Amino acid sequence: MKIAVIADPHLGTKWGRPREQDSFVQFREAIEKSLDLGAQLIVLLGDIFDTRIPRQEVWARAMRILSIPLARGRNEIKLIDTVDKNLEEISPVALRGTPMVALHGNHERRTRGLTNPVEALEAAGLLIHLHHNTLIFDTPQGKLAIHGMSNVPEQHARKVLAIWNPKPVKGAFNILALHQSVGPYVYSSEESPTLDVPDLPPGFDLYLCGHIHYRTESTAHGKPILFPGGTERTQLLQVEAETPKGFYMVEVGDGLSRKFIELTSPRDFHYAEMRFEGVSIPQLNEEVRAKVRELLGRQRKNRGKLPLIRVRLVGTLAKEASRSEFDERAITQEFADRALVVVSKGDLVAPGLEEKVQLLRELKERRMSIDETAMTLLEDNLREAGYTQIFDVRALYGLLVEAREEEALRNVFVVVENLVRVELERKSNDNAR
Ligand SMILES: [Mn+2]
Repeated sequence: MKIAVIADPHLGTKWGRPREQDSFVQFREAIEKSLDLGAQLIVLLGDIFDTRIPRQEVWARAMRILSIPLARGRNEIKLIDTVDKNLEEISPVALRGTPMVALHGNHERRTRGLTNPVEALEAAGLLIHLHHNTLIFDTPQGKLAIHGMSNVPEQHARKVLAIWNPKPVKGAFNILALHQSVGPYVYSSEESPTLDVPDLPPGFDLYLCGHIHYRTESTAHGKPILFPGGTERTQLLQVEAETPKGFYMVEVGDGLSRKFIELTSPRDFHYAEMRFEGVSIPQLNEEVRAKVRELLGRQRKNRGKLPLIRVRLVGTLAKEASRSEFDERAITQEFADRALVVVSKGDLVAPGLEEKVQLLRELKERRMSIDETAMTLLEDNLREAGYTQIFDVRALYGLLVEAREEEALRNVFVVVENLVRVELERKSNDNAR
């Protein structure tokens, strides 16, 4: 039984920029290679799309790729049962080719009651969406149960997983799939996961996790936990320059074996960090250009595409210098015919500006999770007013975000009307007594 495990394609990322086709080309390579290698099931670990409401151009490209497993028209495994998954949600179309099972990631998550893009793909019969449920397949090598929890806000992940409490199916090979930060495996250092490896429910034969954008692996309860990493470079961190992009082919038979399949389509990525103390602008101009030239001379794997180069500047500027005087865009343009150059000067500060920078960093952190912050505030306010039990905070917040205030208001009215009715009934009961 061969299973392809693909994570975080982030289709549509960098749209309108030189790299706009990369996410599609790399995802297509992963899907086609997995089928060529004989995958009988494809597991997509979330963040198929980069945004929760993708643009039409992104949809069209995505659907063309996602229909490839169906177009090949070969299915060797049979869906025989589900746990907590409504069979009506599964289109028979999804089982006419190599089945694809998918989680939604944090980039696709929407409020309860609103359709996320992975659910839309399920409606089209392109895949089967998993969130707190299980699919059981009959395969030539025996039963296979795949249990999935799509992304939930990090601060609730441990609790939500414990409440779902999935149980391995007896007599089957059991896989648990997630899209979260887990213990030391975090998307960014600004994220604090609540879920740790020992918190994962025991008894599964294989654990799979998306969300982490570089490939890594570990063990959970003595069984492998695999993080395939994204097929697209999204963060431009050093670790992404050091780790090849690809996906896992897992083979379940007498035992369990796995192979990481490297993609050949991603452009080369070179990363460098430069540290300065009291550097002047002319010096900076010279040294950054020299660094870019040095990186351009590095060994290449993919000569068909311009390489990606990121130079991150850290440290302090000379006393009289200001960061705005350093024109990093001029450098990008200068090398535009040889590379896609990104120079990050956010961590290069003028002396005495450390305090301001600290504040900006805090603001940035807050902005990264603005949805979560806003929801927490709403939740706090409602709790203070004693209303959390009465209102579905998440649904209410979702409606507000979608600018559907009228609907939100109507929800509130319904609750208030009920309260009034109950209150009136209580009063008339009191009077009748
Ligand atoms: Mn992601």
